[in-house]
Amino acid sequence: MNRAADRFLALTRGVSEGIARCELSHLARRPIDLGRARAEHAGYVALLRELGCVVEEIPAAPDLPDCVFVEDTAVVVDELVVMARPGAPSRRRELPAVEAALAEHAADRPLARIEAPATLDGGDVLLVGRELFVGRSARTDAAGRQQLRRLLAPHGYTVHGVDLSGCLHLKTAVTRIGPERLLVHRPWVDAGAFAGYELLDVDPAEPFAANALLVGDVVVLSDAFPRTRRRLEARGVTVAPVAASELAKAEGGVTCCCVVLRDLRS
Ligand code: CIR
Repeated sequence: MNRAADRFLALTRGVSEGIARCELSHLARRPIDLGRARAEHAGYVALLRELGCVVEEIPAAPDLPDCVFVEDTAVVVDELVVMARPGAPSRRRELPAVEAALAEHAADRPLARIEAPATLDGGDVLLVGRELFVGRSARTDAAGRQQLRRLLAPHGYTVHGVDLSGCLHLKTAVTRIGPERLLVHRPWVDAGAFAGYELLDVDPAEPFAANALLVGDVVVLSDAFPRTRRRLEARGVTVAPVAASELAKAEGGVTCCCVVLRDLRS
């Protein structure tokens, strides 16, 4: 397995005992096996370590059903930490512990917040170089995008709103799998927003495969998507498969379970 040339800090959070009460938008509720979900999550954390991440895990809380999906709580760039303001009110109580962890582990950069009443979920924010694509979803509103734009413009970032439909977050539909390469399920997102980038399509039978996590030059992908894995490997992409089926029932994918910070200073 290739290890990331740089070291990364990955912030994760355990799976809540209350995961059965998770938010659901596009999926029917199915029983989630807590033991299996935790075992899969442990496998995911082990893979991140194998890929060169230092992993800091925030403990789960029984009264925060969705806390494992830590990605939604913050947007982190090299210059700034932005605490999000999740669109689902039940998820806003996840923020204090994440903010405390970021204040400790990303102490080299200032911290800002998306302020009420605006909403923004980290899962709607796709960072590609100095461009941020932000979903027009049910969770992220125009005011949230505008606040993010104002916070990041001074650091040279451009924020683009992107239309999506039929899925929860922008990164359900499209993720970065290389410096200028995106993995996409076009029926869910306006692919025209990504002119200038190379787009690879998931296998049409595996729409949720569009949520892949790039760590260094390795693409972490749920092992539920062998067809898309073969497509990627045929294009020379190194894929690290991981079991993630239980948390998929809670509408979470592989990006959702971590916040990765680049340029870890040791
Ligand atoms: C929610 O609906 O908020 C959670 N059940 C799933 C969040 C998944 N997060 C993500 O896609 N970034």
